[in-house]
Amino acid sequence: FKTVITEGVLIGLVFILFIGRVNAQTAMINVQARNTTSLNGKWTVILDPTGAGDYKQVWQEKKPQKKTDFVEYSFEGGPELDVPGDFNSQLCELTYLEGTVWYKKQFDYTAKPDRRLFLHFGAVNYAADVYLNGEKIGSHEGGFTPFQFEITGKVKNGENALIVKADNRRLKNGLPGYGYDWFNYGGITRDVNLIETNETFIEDYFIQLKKGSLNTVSGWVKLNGANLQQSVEIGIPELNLSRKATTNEEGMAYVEFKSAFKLWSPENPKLYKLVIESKTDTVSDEIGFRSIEVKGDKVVLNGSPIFLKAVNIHEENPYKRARAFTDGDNRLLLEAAKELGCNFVRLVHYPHNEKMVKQAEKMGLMVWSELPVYQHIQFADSLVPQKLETMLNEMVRRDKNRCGVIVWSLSNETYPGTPNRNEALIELTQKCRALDSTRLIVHVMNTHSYDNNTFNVWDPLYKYSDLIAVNEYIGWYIPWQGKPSETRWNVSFPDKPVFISEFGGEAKSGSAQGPTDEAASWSEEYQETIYKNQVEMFGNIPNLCGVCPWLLFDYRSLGRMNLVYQNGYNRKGLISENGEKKKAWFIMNEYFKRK
Ligand code: GCB
Repeated sequence: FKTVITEGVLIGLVFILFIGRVNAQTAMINVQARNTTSLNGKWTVILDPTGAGDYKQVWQEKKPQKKTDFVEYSFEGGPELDVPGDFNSQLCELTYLEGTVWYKKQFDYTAKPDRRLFLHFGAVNYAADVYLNGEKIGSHEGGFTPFQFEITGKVKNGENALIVKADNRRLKNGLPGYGYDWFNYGGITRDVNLIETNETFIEDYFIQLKKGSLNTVSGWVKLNGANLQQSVEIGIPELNLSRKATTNEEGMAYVEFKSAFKLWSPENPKLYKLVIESKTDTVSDEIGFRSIEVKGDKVVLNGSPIFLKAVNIHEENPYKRARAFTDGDNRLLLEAAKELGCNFVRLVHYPHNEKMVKQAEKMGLMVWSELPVYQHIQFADSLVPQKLETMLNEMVRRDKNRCGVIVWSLSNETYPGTPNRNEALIELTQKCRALDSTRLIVHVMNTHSYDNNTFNVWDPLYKYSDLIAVNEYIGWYIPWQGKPSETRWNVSFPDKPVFISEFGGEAKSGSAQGPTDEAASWSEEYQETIYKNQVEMFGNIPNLCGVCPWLLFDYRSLGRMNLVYQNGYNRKGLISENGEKKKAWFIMNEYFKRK
């Protein structure tokens, strides 16, 4: 009897552990080119700020059997939210929620022989538990990258009920962790799709120019399914180009071919239609070809040095005060970057939506894509290395065919003294390089000291970063120690290009001073002076390859609690949340015109 109990308990435990750990799959790429049925639209929700829904098991959707039965939850009668879209901006009760919302969507399906079905999420912030017809199908952690579940055989003919628990509580060992300077928009923030495929389909591919080459593509195609060994063909009709290859027993085919490509650049953002065809699947994409390298102290695009005229952008539509996700939201942000004079956008501090990256590429904007490895990450926590690796895989997998993306940024403002920080980030750099050797890999640091008007930049991690990416706030967080034109820079890796990834200061738009007043904090004049001084100093920075003001628009950040000037906004924008250009905007615009 005793052994029966023990075995039973053990099996139960293993079962619970297993069920609790069914993680989502890394998603197939290029969803837009697949056979999809959108599950976007209205979803019914239960608001669960105290987290009682887990205990009540709301995904079971129990219904009363007798008149006197009662069940203490129901989706029926609940409010509806739009998917995609953050929940905070949709219902005033949810404005400040960092907690759980249960989402429900019904959909019809008719199973087809030899077809597979996947449920794909563009992103859910931060953690998602997903249930289909009362059964848990898996979980995902991380608010800004796509994931999927295969539901072939789990989906019913007829009506199906999909329930998603979206929980945006902060985790000490999360990515990001507890503290960050942006609004924690929760919910199903990006598209949800059903994707139907053949039994064997093209899951992934990597078609980009080989590092350093202007005419040779080196890449691969990967199949998923039972019929892994097939012939695949890669065609670029405009170039009359077609190459065949055979996939191996793992479903991988490696290809290399040459052509006289018109190269993608900010001036000519040329994309080619590319079609990948196997016996069982076809996927098409629009792909550009360009080379990006660091050569000595220069960043080199298509063989010529380029100055990176960038701006920082958060994924927020300032006018809607909401997470950005529509084509219109994306265009609003990117057009404002173009108008400022940029050829590059730093999309902070997490991977932005896929359409944003595609749109930037089409508009001739180079893209910096970043992991939410921000400031206080618990690198010594036993779960963090796996989370880092999964998120890296998800980010690189999704956008590796976007030639517009020139930088993978793996961290922002982590501290050299944090236990296991260097080890973890060095390992992450190596993993990133193994996934994609064609782009720059960067860590952003603010490890510096400023003495006698000399700015000393150092951090052991810069050894592993292709750029010396520096966030410096001289004139705002750090007062000037002399004339900006005389500020000297002393960089610990003097042979690498230096990129000022952040600088600036806050101003409430319209808070103008009289001409004789000395400019004071929060005024547009004070911010303008910071920019004038910074621009003067840029002339003294050795190997300067680009600058990136913090940031395009004022944006919501609840830690900004000066109620006169901030009122829940970080006011370092060059443009206010109402679209007014501040004086500093014109300084930057002028600088970019000159460069
Ligand atoms: C930084 C951070 C950025 C902040 C900014 C600020 O260094 O990287 O996320 O929002 O400073 O405004 O303080």
